[in-house]
Amino acid sequence: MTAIPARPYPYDFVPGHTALVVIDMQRDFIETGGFGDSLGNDVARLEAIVPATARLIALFRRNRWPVIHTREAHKPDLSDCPPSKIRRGNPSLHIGEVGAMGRLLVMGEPGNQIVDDLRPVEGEIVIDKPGKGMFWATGLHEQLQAVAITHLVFAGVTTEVCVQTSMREANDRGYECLLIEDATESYFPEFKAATIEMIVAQGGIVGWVTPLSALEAALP
Ligand code: C5J
Repeated sequence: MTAIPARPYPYDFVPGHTALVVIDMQRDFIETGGFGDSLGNDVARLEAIVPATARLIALFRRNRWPVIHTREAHKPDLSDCPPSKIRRGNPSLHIGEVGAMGRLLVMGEPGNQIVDDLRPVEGEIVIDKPGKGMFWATGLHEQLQAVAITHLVFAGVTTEVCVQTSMREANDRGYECLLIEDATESYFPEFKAATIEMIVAQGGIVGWVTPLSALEAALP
């Protein structure tokens, strides 16, 4: 076990029981012409964390620790997408409609793939999740339990939506959660900052937060 300097106090990193979760680093959120763009967001903010996220993934791969990738993704017939979700936001294009990278948030479409620099390698778990949280309708909890994972390190987008929802879901299932603050981003900087404060408040009511450099300095 290694104590990682973190807020609100050091995080106990337990090799062999810790997995990295990279949330939704898919083209739909990060590149022009995708779902995030269709909602009027500045996607360049999200692209800026790709190098730090790649370094974080490399650290886990070097140590042969598990890496899990998620994608927000729906079946082609949208049977797993509530109509309320399709309607929400008055976007220029709705979920399932055809954009510059194929059908938005639909499994198998070009826009639904993880960006090239973070592409999963063989043996890594890739979860297609219909909700914001990574445990809803995915079976991930059972997969993690089967390999005795108790600690989760989080990266990805967006901080206050899918990352925070997944982290809270993980917290409720008993995982010890650490968010890497420069490997997560929001379309709204103030929401990222507020989310970090919510996580660490009250003695880490949701978990811990630390920069990538602190993790890199403490681990092999
Ligand atoms: C959103 C996500 N923001 N991955 N999804 O709709 O955070």
